[in-house]
Amino acid sequence: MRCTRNSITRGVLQISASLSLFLFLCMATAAAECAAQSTGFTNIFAPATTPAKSIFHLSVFVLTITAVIFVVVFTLLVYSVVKFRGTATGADREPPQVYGSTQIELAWTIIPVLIVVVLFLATARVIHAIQDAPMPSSAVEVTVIGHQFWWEYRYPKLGIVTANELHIPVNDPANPTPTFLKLLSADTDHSFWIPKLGGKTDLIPNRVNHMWMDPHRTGIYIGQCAQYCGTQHAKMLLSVSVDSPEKFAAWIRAQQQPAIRDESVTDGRRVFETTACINCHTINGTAANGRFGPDLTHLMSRRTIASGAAENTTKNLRLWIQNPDAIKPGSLMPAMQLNDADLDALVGYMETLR
Ligand code: HEC
Ligand SMILES: [Cu+2]
Repeated sequence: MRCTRNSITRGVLQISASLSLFLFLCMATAAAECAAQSTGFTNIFAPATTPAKSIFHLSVFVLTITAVIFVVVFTLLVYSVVKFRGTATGADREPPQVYGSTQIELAWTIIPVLIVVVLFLATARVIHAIQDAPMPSSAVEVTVIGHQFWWEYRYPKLGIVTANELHIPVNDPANPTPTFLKLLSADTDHSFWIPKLGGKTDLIPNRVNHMWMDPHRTGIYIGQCAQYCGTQHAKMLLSVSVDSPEKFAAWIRAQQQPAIRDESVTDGRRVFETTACINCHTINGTAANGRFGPDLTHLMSRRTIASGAAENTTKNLRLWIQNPDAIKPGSLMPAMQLNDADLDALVGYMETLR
């Protein structure tokens, strides 16, 4: 076949169209695969609450419209580049100079304006539905306080204070128990974002923000502080355990207990209570009532320490207390320079805090 200019144009158009389709299919397949995976992954394409679902539907809508615009513009671009490219025969002549077409100008003004209006209305509807949802009296209320570089969770109605691993109940549509969060910051801007559970909301000093979630499935959902807040911003993991009603009730009962008093670790408790630890940490039922660091009353009920930076094991606890910077450089807990015997006793004490 002779390679005419038209056949080249058609070829390029076909290639670009198939390429766009291929990319789109790849994205769709990847999204579907991720969605099928277990709950321990962040994924904006696998919403598990009503607000996250509305945001997901809105983003698919916006992506579809912008994908169509992309394909149309790119196809016209490739077509023009190929069809009107410079040739040896026309090199000494200027191309025909055309000015204005009212019809075309009206079309490319009015159509984009309409598209923007449609996108605006769709977005405004979702924002209203999420932000103005009334809080039912059965809702679980949690105050989230962002700290450099960890999360404090307070359940004011239940008298619980914990850190880094949030527990909330799965929502039963027959008897709704959504969780309403009040977002505060102790120092600088942080951002609370668990993609499967809802949109991103900032925690800003001297301001109260709100969000809510009604998880449809149990599991562990993770996220990450989404606003640069200092050195260890990247080690400020968010972890939410969505529990069955029974498991949630059991967790609450356990958290409401004062700290276990185990006489076999009196030495360790003495080290804790005579060191600066008590100025920064609370252990319910003891003299320790500091609020600068995480509440340690039920430290061992958490899978991780230091906001997900390390697993909660004897080795890591010891390393953390000896030198927090070894796990999280720049963390705001000082190395306390304890000797080995005190350190061991202290870790022994920590491990009784179930
Ligand atoms: C100046 C305040 C301060 C002092 C003193 C202090 N800590 Fe901390 N501690 C913190 C902060 C802040 C964090 C959170 C660090 C992070 O995750 O970025 C923390 C985290 C911890 C954690 C991990 C808790 C969790 O759930 O992630 C443990 C355990 C701990 N401290 C034990 C101790 C012990 C034991 C002492 C005394 C030897 C002590 N701390 C002294 C401020 C302090
Ligand atoms: Cu942060």
